[in-house]
Amino acid sequence: MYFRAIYTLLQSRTTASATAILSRRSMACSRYEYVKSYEQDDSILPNVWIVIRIDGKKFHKFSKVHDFEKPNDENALNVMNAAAVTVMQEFRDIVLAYGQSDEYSFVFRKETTAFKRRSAKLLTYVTSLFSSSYVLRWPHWMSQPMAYAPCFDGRVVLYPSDENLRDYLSWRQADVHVNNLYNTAFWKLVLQTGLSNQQAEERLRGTFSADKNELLFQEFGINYNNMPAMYRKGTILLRKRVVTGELPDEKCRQAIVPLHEDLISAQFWKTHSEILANKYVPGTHNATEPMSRLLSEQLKSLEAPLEQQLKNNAKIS
Ligand SMILES: Nc1nc2c(ncn2[C@@H]2O[C@H](COP(=O)(O)OP(=O)(O)OP(=O)(O)O)[C@@H](O)[C@H]2O)c(=O)[nH]1
Ligand SMILES: [Mg+2]
Repeated sequence: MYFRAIYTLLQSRTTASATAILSRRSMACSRYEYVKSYEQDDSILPNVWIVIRIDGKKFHKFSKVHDFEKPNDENALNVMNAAAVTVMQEFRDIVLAYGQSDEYSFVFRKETTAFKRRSAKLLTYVTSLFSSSYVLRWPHWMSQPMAYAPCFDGRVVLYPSDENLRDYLSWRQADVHVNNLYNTAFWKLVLQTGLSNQQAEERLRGTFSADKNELLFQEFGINYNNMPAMYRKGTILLRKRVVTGELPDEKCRQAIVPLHEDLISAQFWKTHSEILANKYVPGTHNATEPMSRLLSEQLKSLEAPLEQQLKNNAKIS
């Protein structure tokens, strides 16, 4: 009799708590779950090039506050490059990245299945990783402390054909040429001949590229074509098997290689044929001295033992 009473009590407690759990669950699942249906499917169509372009917000102010060199600050541009390297290391389906000024474009291979091709996921991961890496890498390149947190907008653009993709990248590289030639002439006039911003602007109004080239050469003895390629062409990042030894297989590691080539030319796409190939396999890059700091530090980090590599990752590029 005594045991039966205890058994009945236990059974009723178990049933009561099970009922409580069930009713809590059903509240969570059935009554409110419908709100999930408001989320929209934003999967990107198959078989298109996915380009994500990020751009710094109000970088005219950010560059002023941080005293960037005019018109090009090598170290500041390398903070952008280093952040983009991190993005490419994380997202291995990015086959090419292209950066200039405060913007970077990331090209995902057509067949990528990353994050089920969900547009918002791809865009927000790339933009937020770029932003956080920009902040993390800053002290490695810049001597002045960061005064406030920068932010970047981002957009997804889809290109159905290889030609569209090439035209997109050519458009961005032509933009560098136009802006950099103008800015170089503008800042020479302001900083070296003492013209005001307005006077320099008036002097350059209505001029063509040839006129600006001539002005730079005649007045400042500058051959524009001899200026650093990074300023004139922007930076192309490609994933490559990097050969550093004398023999082809001597030392070969995969890294993200910065290039400052003319991507408008057909030759670029021939040399780096893996980008548009049906089956993407990183090409080979023969690294010769002097190597860019961006690349040499990646290679050095790959040589270190694994734990050190993880630590280095936080510090380098
Ligand atoms: N001095 C200097 N300025 C730079 C450098 N790179 C980028 N900038 C600045 O960043 C600006 C980038 O241009 P935009 O993206 O069109 O302008 P923004 O001020 O960022 O404006 P939003 O993108 O519309 O927010 C340039 O106009 C420059 O003022 C650099 O190497 N040196
Ligand atoms: Mg901007």
